[in-house]
Amino acid sequence: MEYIDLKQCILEDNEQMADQVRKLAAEKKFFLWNIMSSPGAGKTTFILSVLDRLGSGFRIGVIEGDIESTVDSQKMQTRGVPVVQLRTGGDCHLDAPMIMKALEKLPLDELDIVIIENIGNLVCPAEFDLGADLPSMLLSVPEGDDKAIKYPLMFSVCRALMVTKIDCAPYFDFDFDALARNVGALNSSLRIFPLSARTGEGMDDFCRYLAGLVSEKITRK
Ligand SMILES: Nc1nc2c(ncn2[C@@H]2O[C@H](COP(=O)(O)OP(=O)(O)OP(=O)(O)O)[C@@H](O)[C@H]2O)c(=O)[nH]1
Ligand SMILES: [Mg+2]
Repeated sequence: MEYIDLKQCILEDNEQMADQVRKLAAEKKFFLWNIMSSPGAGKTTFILSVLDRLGSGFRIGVIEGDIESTVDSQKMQTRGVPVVQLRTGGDCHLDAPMIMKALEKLPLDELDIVIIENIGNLVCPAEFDLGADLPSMLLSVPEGDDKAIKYPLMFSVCRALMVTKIDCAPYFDFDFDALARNVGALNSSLRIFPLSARTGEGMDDFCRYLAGLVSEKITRK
């Protein structure tokens, strides 16, 4: 009997393309940042807030991933940044070949940062390495502090965790210590940033962290 593990093949092909993406990002010296979360956690609102803070110091492009629509890319266009909308038509994650296609459409020689807004989903996007310098995720307060226990892979593959909508904390029983404990058991190097894209609380701290990482890479230009 011939046995082909298709999932393994897909992930191996993805890994090869992720290496090509890493090579391109190294050659062109741009910082690739992947943002994942469940639907509605606040990715688009957060990215707009980052653009408002870092858009004058860094040249930023955005890749929007969605199953359908151009809703989020239209919001990015209000900030005057180059945007590529990827429509998957059903796939619930982005993969490295999709990112390579999108990068071909961006003016990479003129960019310091390329932000990827992944498709809202806490499961599949975690399986697909996109070649990003910073794989990261948003967790919003209304989702609860137990998500690291229920979706461990997502929390394991990320380097930064932005806990957003902290302005809603008075209305929810979100336990920040419990989150830190659960996350610490899985991924002790994951940096946690409590913030609100609505009020701006915590945004400057996060942007300082990001600017440090980006400068480290692009000053080697
Ligand atoms: N109170 C509060 N609301 C927020 C915050 N960030 C986002 N929202 C709201 O949350 C809702 C969803 O925000 P989006 O930014 O569209 O979320 P998203 O993760 O991009 O959603 P998808 O792309 O559909 O997965 C909107 O109504 C936002 O105004 C925040 O920090 N505080
Ligand atoms: Mg969005």
